[in-house]
Order: sequence, then structure tokens, then C-alpha cells
Amino acid sequence: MALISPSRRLRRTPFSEGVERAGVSAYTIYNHMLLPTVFESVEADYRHLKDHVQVWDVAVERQVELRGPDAARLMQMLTPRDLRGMLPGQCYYVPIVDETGGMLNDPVALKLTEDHWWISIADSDLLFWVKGLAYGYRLDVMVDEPDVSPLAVQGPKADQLMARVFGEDVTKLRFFRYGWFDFEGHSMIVARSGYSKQGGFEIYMNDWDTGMPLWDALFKAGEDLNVRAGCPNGIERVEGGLLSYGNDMNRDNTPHECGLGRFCSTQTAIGCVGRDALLRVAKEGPAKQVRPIAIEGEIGRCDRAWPIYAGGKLRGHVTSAAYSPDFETNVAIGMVRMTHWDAGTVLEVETPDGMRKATVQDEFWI
Ligand code: THG
Repeated sequence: MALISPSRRLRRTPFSEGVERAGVSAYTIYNHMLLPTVFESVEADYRHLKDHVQVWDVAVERQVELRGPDAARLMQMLTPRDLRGMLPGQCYYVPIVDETGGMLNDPVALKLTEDHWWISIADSDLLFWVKGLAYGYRLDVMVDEPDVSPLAVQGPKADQLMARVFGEDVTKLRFFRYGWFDFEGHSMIVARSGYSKQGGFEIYMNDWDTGMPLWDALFKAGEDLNVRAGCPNGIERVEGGLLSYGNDMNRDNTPHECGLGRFCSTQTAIGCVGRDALLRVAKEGPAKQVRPIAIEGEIGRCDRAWPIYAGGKLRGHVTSAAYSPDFETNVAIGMVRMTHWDAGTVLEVETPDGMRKATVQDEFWI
């Protein structure tokens, strides 16, 4: 593929200088920004992520900020997850749905106070939908994108590295909890979360000019830990079943089809604009759902949906796939019809390199 022409529309991040210096070798585009996808090689990055610690420029995880007396009401309009029990200091993975129950995004929401929320979005222009709802319902709330750029620290040595930069207390954070921590006089949110199954943190860096000092401090403190620049890894995230909005699901899918039913409490999520639609489809249950699938043989890059067949008929699509060095098979995420989604079901996947035998798994490879 040819190179990407930089312009003002392709926003840089506060960490771009560090990413380039670290020798990034490929990017994707996410929320109109550059998201690194490869440093050394996807396989070498994978091994390093699982054995050491990496610093990821995930500033593409833009925040949609809700501020004002109607912030909590607006937040509940967006999601079928019941937010009434959520407290400041918590992060929730929240499916966001439209009025048909279709997935618009699958962000992490942070409750700062009752009147102040951040929605840490996946790759879709959620800001416009949220501003439209706030305006249309005449809500007393400001919706904007703040100067916040997440930097993730992921891998088995993440606790050691973070303790050196933010202090020992940061290691006391529980999964999907956050606290305020100091870096050189700047107070910022640090959460135990991140788009890998290797453990780690996300720093919600809130002052553009502090981006590179923070980046440099992490690399200096982690020299003996073999810290490297990294990025969400295409093998590791499929092994772990972490979904990618736009790849594994979109507006045509309900949260239940995405396997996100455990993050929905539609019955009690009063005010969610997709509630009626989701209650209607919940009666029957989904007719297709996300499944882990192992594919045999050689496969190419999965840059389009691969049809899944059984008995000569179309039964679904593989939406993400990669060879896993640790599990010595191709790991994949697919959307599979109910008649063929049971673990052990044998399927055929039409890859660009030919038909491949595949088997539905009972769980992801974690
Ligand atoms: N962190 C933050 N923002 C993000 C992402 C992130 N925005 C974009 C993208 N990632 C949103 N998608 C996801 C997908 C999965 C998870 C988080 C965001 C995730 N899931 C855990 C899992 O499935 O194992 C567990 C969630 C839970 O149990 O509550 O972490 O990564 N800031």
C-alpha cells in the first residue's frame, strides 16, 4: 500500500515524536488520528508485550466529555448498561446504541463526578451523536473533546514501571478503577485498564505539553525492565477476544450479537434511547453472535470479512484473524449464525488463499 499524506485532518498526538523516534513501522487511522500498529514486527511486538512492558500511544482513544447537571441523564441515554450503581473512581465498559439498538461505539466510561463524565471512545464519531441528543432533548450539559490523551502501559512488568514514575500507591488500583496521581506537578487520572489481556494501566494525560516529558520519564525509569514502545497488538487482542469497533461489529449489530450482553442491564437502564428496541429483540435472543474460531492452514491478512460456510451455505463471517505463535493455530473472531455457533462445530472459511477448515471454540485463548 502507498504512504499516507499527512495533513491537518490527520491529527498528531502529544506522543507522536516519541512514537517516531521509537521506529514505528506501520499505522492505522483511528478517530482521524494515527494509531501505530507495528514497531519491530507484529510477532516480535507480541512476544515483547507478553514478556516485558510496553508504552502505547493510544491518544486516539479520544474523550467525549459530558459536563453539567444533565450529564448523568445523558450518559444513561447512551447505554443499556445500568449506571445507577456507578461511583466516581470507576470505569465501565459500556456498549453505546442508537434507537434501533445498533452499536455506535464500545467505549470505556469514567465517572469523575455525578455532573462530569468522560467517554473514552473507539473508532466512530460519537461526539456528533452525543451533541445531537443533548441539543435535541434540550439538556443542560456541555459536550466536548477535552485535552486528554491516553497513554497505556501494558505487560507483566507494568506495575513495576508505573510504581517508579507515579509511586507505589498506583499498584493498589483494582481492575477498572482509577485514581488521581501526580507527575511532575501535574495531577492526572491513572486507571488499571487497557486494550490487552497482559495487565497494565492507562494514564489519561491531560496537558499536551507534558506528553513527551511523561513518555521520556517512562522510558528512562524502565531501561532495566526492557521497556519498549508498543501498540494494541493484532494477535494478542484476538487471542483475548477484545473486540474492535468497525472490524468485529458495527451499527448493524446489537450488543448481544457482539457477546456484550454481560455489560447490558436493559430492563433497568431507564432512559437509554435503544431500550425499547433491545427489549423487543431480547425476547427472541440473537440469531448470530461473536465466537472464537480456530482456523487451520496458512492464512493471509484479514482486511475484509471472510465468508464462513457449512454444508455449502453461508453461516457467518470471520472479521479478525491472525496466527498465534503461543497457541500454534490461527486465532479468529467471527460472527456466526445460531445453528452453527456451538463449540466444536466444524466450518469452512473462505480466505483469499483458499478454503480453510475452522472450528468454533468454547472460549477465547486467554
Ligand atoms: N481503553 C480506553 N479507551 C478505549 C479502549 C481501551 N477506547 C477504544 C477501545 N479501547 C474501546 N473498546 C474496548 C474493548 C474492550 C475493553 C475496553 C475497551 C476491555 N474489555 C475487557 C475484556 O473484555 O476483557 C473487560 C471489561 C470489563 O470487564 O469491564 O477492557 O482499551 N481507555
